[in-house]
Order: sequence, then C-alpha cells, then structure tokens
Amino acid sequence: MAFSASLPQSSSLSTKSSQFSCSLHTKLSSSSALLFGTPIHVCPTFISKANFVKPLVVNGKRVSGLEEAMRIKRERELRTSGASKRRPPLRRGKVSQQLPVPDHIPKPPYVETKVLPEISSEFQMHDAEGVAKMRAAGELAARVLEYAGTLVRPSVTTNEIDKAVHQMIIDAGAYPSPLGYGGFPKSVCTSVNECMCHGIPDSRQLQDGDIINIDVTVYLNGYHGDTSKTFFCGDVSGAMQRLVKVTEECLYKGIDVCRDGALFRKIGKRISEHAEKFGFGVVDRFVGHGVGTIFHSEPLIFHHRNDKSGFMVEGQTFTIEPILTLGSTECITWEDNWTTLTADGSPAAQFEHTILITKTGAEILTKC
Ligand SMILES: [Co+2]
Repeated sequence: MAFSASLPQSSSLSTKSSQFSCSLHTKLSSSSALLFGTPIHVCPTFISKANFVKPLVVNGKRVSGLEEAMRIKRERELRTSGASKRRPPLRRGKVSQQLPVPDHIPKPPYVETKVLPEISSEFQMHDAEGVAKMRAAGELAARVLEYAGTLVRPSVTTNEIDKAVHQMIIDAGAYPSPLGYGGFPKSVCTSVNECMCHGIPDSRQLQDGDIINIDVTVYLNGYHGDTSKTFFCGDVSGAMQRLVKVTEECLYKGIDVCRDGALFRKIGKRISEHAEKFGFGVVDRFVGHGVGTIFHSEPLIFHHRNDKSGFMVEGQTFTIEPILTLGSTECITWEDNWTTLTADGSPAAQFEHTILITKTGAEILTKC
C-alpha cells in the first residue's frame, strides 16, 4: 500500500511533475518526428499527383517503415484521446459492511484508533529472527496476491475479490493490514483503470478490457508484508498492456540498483529513465516506504527523479511501488478520502514489492 506524501508538499510536487511530463512528451514527440519524419516525406501517400514527377520505387522495407510510423502515430493518438475516452469513467459502487476478524488474530495497534498514523521516522532494521518473520509475511502476501489475481475476470466484483483475500489471510492466522488503517474499510486495495491507488472494493463488476491493481498487505507474527500487481481483465488494449508491462519493468529496474551503501535517489532515477523511454508519467504523490513491524515508516522511497540524501543499509526493509500513467500524473481523490484517480482519466498501473537490503543487492521478500 502506497504512502501518500504530505499534501502541501505534494501539491507543489504535482505541479512540477505535470510540467515535467509535458516537457517530456514534447521531447519524445520531437525526437520521434526526427526518427520517422524522413520516410513520411518520401511516401507516395503524402505526395500529390501534381508534384509527382518521377515514379517512386516503393520497396518493401520503405513500406514497412512507413507502416510502422503510421502505427506509432495511431497509437499515440489512441493514447492521448481514444483509449481513455471510450472507456466509461470509474464510478463508485456500493461498499459492503466491514468484515469481521476473529479475536485470536493479533491486530496492529492502529486498528483500535481509527486515526491515520503518522509516518514513523524509524528505519526498520532486522536481526536474523526479524528477517525470518519478514520473509514469512512477505511470502504470505505474495501467495494471497497470486490467488487474488486468479479471480480477475469480467463480471467479478472487487468486493468478491476483497472477501476472498480477507478469508485467505484470516485462514493463515494473519491480519489484513489495510482493514481499519486510518479508517480504510476493506482488507485489500483494488484500483481499476484510471484509479492510481487506494481503490476501495465495492459492488462494481470488472469489465472486459479493465486493468486492476490489487494491493495486498498482511500482518503476520507482528510483521507486515506488502505487495501489489496490476492484472488484465479479458482483452486489454495494446496501449494499456504496454503501460502495465513497463510499470513492472520499472519496479525491477528500481530493485536492481538496491544494495548496502547505494543512494536512495538512484531508485527514482532508474525508474524515471525507463518510464521516459516510453513516454509514460511517474506519479510523485505516492511513495514507497519502510515496512516491518510498522506498516509505513522512513525511508520514503521516491519513484520520480529527486535529490533525496541518504543511502541504504544492510538489514533494512522497504517497499518500491511505482505508479505510471498514460497521461497526466496529477490526481484527484474522491470524497471517501482514499480512492485516487488520474486527473485526466487516463489509465494508471502499479507494481510493488517489499525488499530486504543485503551486502550485494536486495532480496525480494514478497515472492512465492
Ligand atoms: Co506499500
């Protein structure tokens, strides 16, 4: 589950980010004009008969280059207008009653308070026993997420996914960490299409062509394991498939730079570099976080370019959880105070792992 950067900071960051993504798009389209401009100029389709002085030899290679250029142009048009406009905007469904948790299951301290906890300034480090418990929590979260993904298909409601996830976590003797966190009413976050994160499971049925991020956190033996993944529902558009694929790649690029002594800011640099190659935006409003016995703590992990100081230390556990968008990285939040959507309604995707910093790299704890 992503931690939301504080509001005053984020509003200035959002503005910066949208300017940044605008300049990025400009940069990309001018460089692609350079790449694909030449074949278009000599293409017979664009030369009127009056100017047509000598026969053009159209060889296969040139036609395929042109077709490729046209395909990329169509994709870009689809990306900025069609794909997001044809899809009906996300509407809130009915949220069912909170599910009960048996008394014998230990609950994290925030459940009783219903107040959104402050981010803890404590970096979470672990001894061998703590690492073993982090591994167990991470593995359970990964198994639950994998199972949740098998439920994704048209007509299934996000509430049904929540119920199944809740039951599986309870059956494993763990507590679903989002339930009651700052008043969050459900056991998992389900974020569909333009929902960036923190979607509340409800009565909405998944539609053919949707993408859905499922974000699972479990609290097992006093330790949280946090992971999320974006799944396809039925036949998903090429543009959205690419967004999802690149977002997952960004997560692994971020993990790749992690090791004892590495600067935190390298994560945001690598993720941004990869997203920029494809013209996708990186959301700066939501950040990764330290995780362990506390759900959300320092270090905050920025996925965008940043000049944050500090470096990783062996034994630390934190999440990396980039959100990429097809369009704007600015966001709006519904009145439920959780569900956060892209301001322009364009799709967003997210992937998340909990990792442990080691001498030589990072161990992914949320795997099964
Ligand atoms: Co998280």
